[in-house]
Amino acid sequence: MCPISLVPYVCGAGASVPGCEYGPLYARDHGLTERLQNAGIDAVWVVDPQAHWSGPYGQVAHADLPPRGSPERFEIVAWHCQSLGRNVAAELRNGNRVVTIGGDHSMAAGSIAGMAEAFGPEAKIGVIWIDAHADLNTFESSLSKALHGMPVAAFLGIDKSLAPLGPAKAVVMPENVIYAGLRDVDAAEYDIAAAHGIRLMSMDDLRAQGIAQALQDSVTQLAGRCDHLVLSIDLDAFSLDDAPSVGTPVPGGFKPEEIVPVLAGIVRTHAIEMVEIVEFNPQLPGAEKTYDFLAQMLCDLLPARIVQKR
Ligand SMILES: [Mn+2]
Repeated sequence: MCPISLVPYVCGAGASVPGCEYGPLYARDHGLTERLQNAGIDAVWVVDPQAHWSGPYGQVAHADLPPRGSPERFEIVAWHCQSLGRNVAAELRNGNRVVTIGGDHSMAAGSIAGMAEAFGPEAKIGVIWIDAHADLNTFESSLSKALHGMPVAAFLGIDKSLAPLGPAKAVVMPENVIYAGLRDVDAAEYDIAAAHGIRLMSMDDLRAQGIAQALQDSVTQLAGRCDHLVLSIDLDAFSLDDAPSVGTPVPGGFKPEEIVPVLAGIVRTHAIEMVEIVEFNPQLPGAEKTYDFLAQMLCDLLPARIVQKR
């Protein structure tokens, strides 16, 4: 069993609502590694969240963020994305599985670029994107200019201006992105999806088809045409009763029991090399509940070592 490397992304500059930069520190301070280890999962922080938080783009930069859409704000996100990408690439090259903890969803531009770096230009990467939002805007099309709404356009190579976040070119093919949970998609994102052949399956369609069967079938097909898979989980995909501390909440999310067992089955069946948990904002109400949900989900998703009884 490969050990699991926890990699933090202590940046919330890609979001509109401040606070998810504290996600990894909260998880560390509330004993995430201990909880995983108690569940038989060999997980350690390979980078201490505090290390980046103490640096120039951490606490100091977040105390007085430049406006969204400014080059200065972009630079903060780019620094964190590039750093994350390097850490992810190093861990994957060492044969470890990676769990990234955010931080806002801009991080996926960096982490997936890191995956491509580790496995080389020919590697076919498949992305399972669990989210209320498509995160497919370009810098141009985005109304908010919040970079957490753009990582998919970055790793698909649709918007070259996002390349400083990590992916210098397309590192994922449009047909190799699977969405689950979509309930709030911008008009511009529908146009981008249509232009590039990206399938935006809505939450309503997914529920109508049966979540477990529809998702399992599309992941099986994805695994058939890809060499490496990543599961990127935005906590706003879930019901607000279970994961209330998110910056862009949308009603009607997944109940844990209708999706977590499905995702656990997917992680067990297919060699998912990276799992991301993003958009945990402990400064919003319900932090304790949201953290408990996040930690329990990781316990349910990740492979436990077999404990030998003496
Ligand atoms: Mn997202």
